[in-house]
Amino acid sequence: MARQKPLKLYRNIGIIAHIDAGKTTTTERVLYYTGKKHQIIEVHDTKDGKASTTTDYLEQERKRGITIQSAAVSAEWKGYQINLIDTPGHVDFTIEVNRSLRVLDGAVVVFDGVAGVEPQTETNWRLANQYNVPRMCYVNKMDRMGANFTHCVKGIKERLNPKAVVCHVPIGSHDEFTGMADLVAGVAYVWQSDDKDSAWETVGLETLADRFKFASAADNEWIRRIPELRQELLEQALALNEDAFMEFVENGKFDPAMLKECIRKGTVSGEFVPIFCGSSFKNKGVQQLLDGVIDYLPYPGENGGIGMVDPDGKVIGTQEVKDDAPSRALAFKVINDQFGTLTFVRVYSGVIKKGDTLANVTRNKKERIGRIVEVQASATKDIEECRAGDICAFVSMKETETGDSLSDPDHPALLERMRFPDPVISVSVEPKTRADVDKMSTALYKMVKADPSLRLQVDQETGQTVLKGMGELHLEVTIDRMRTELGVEANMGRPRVSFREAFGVPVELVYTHKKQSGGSGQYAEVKMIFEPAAAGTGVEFSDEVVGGRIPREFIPSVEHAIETECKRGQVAGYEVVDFKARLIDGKYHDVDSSALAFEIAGRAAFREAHRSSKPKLLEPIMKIEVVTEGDYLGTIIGDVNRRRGQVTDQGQKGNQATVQGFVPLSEMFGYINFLRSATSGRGTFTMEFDHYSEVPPGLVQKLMEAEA
Ligand SMILES: Nc1nc2c(ncn2[C@@H]2O[C@H](COP(=O)(O)OP(=O)(O)OP(=O)(O)O)[C@@H](O)[C@H]2O)c(=O)[nH]1
Ligand SMILES: [Mg+2]
Repeated sequence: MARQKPLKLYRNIGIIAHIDAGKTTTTERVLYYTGKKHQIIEVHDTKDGKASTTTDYLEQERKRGITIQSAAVSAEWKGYQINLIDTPGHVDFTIEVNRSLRVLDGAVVVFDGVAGVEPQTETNWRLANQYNVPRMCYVNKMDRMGANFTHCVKGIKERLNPKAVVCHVPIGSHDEFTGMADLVAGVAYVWQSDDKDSAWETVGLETLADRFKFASAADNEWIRRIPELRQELLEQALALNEDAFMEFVENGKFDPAMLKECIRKGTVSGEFVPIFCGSSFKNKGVQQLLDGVIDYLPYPGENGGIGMVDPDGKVIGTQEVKDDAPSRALAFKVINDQFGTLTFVRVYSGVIKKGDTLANVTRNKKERIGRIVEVQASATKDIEECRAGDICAFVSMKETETGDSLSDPDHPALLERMRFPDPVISVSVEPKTRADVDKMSTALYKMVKADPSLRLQVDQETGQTVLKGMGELHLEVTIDRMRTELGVEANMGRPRVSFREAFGVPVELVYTHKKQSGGSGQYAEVKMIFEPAAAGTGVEFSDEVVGGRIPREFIPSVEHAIETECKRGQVAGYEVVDFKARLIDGKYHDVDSSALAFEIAGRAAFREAHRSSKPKLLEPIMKIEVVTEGDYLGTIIGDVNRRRGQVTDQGQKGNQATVQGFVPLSEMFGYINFLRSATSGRGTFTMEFDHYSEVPPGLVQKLMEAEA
């Protein structure tokens, strides 16, 4: 079958934002206005479990009214196929944004018109920078009391990108919000009502000032400034085409199609970020946003191809997005449901047909593609093939995990990977009933496979199963989904901080393992250097033995010993990270040396080296933002200091005060209760993991006692 739709008519986009900005609400409107569904469901009407928005279909999402996992939907708009991924805003589920951005070509960043730029907006914005994803801004909730376009635009320019440009100006705010002035088209859209099917009038920009007199001076000011803002927009956009710019400067003329082309070019290259506005809830601006998506966000490959890397992650080439090339795809999400496993892939090049065999280059395995499906949130539809640019899912894959590269077995290639966040909180997990005992570890294993921001560990000393994740909500939701999706019930212990350990100073040592017990003995000697390495570098083992002083076949045993033994450090039994283990010399015995003897020597060498290296205990430090009324500022700041924290910034958000800073996670449990009582219930806060840092030596013992 030939390609049905040219690549240029595709848009793969993500909707990203801080929690509650209105991503799911906007997605519902997109599905409605593109004719994909006939009824709009509101996020806050799903708690009784009777109704569900298309993308928040999980029981846990409906109950809480928040998005937990990203969901893909597709829709047609003006002949374009828009594949859209609605992502969660809660910081605990940031992996979902991460992996979606990795495979998307563009993003719409949604803002709450009252709150403006919020912490997760900044985090997601940075992620989009990392993956080089062009984006546009949509200032939503202009109908809310306190909606403040000035504050939002200022926040976007100051905290996200100074090159952001207002393309749509709101007409009024709060209950006077009636539409927007489109500075690109040079007209304004004025809605007749809040109804989802309400028509809008298209009127001249010059008519607005006489027609509208708003209660808010700022709203009137935006209308007054329209000619000046339009001039700025035209200059900034047309500057991307020299001829068009000269024509505009000299004769004041421009071609509207050229103007759009310039904005598109700038947006795709990241030089330009268009700002739109609206109220998804009151059904204003969503169709205009869709027009913006097709006008300004890139089609697959327009922003360059996908990087191909060597096993160390170094970029060695680029694969263009086209059908006429070896098949190459990236698996970005795996979900388990009652029908089995669905592996979501983004195809970058070639055509993959049902029945094809692909190479999983990451794992050096072959994988047959039995079924290919198109996914519409919770529903699937079988398709025969998928092509460059497509996002779809393969059914029942056996070997493939999130982040793996799949390709034509004759042309294997590793594609640029995604980065997974570090889990910082852990809980012990126990089966609820006898019936759950056998099933629990398999079920947990499945949950962890589907979510790379979870880790599973069995505590060697206590035999307890420990689940690590991004936050309390993340772990709670995981255990609950295990119940609803896999039918296994478990109890969770108290959440604990995931401490880590590190080497304090480099250590060189020789360790000899010698045992004579009657018959054949055991003998192995290793000489090693352990060096602390930069944060985030993990564990690196290097074999620097020369002249066969240790036979080749025993070296993997030493490496394995280090990899296993580093899971338990000498300070308090936490994993030791970020060090280099160099095996530089050793001795062996023809009869008495064995793989086991070298493994034992490696483990003992590690323990001794770590003990004598002035080892450090590391703790996760969280970046926090507290929003409160100004009266409580002193209390909040004093408390941050008491929690061993550090205030880095103070600001203003509308009429609220904000405090930003860093606080160790171990001091943050129960913070919400403190905040509620300290601010009469009016303060809110967000926190996210920022970095690991050394626990002051004097505090180690106290912290460990508290943990026990
Ligand atoms: N007034 C007003 N409320 C809105 C608007 N858009 C969304 N909301 C409300 O804001 C709340 C959150 O909306 P969602 O669409 O769930 O937000 P989200 O960004 O998907 O949230 P997460 O997925 O949990 O990050 C809901 O109660 C919506 O009805 C809007 O334009 N105006
Ligand atoms: Mg949502």
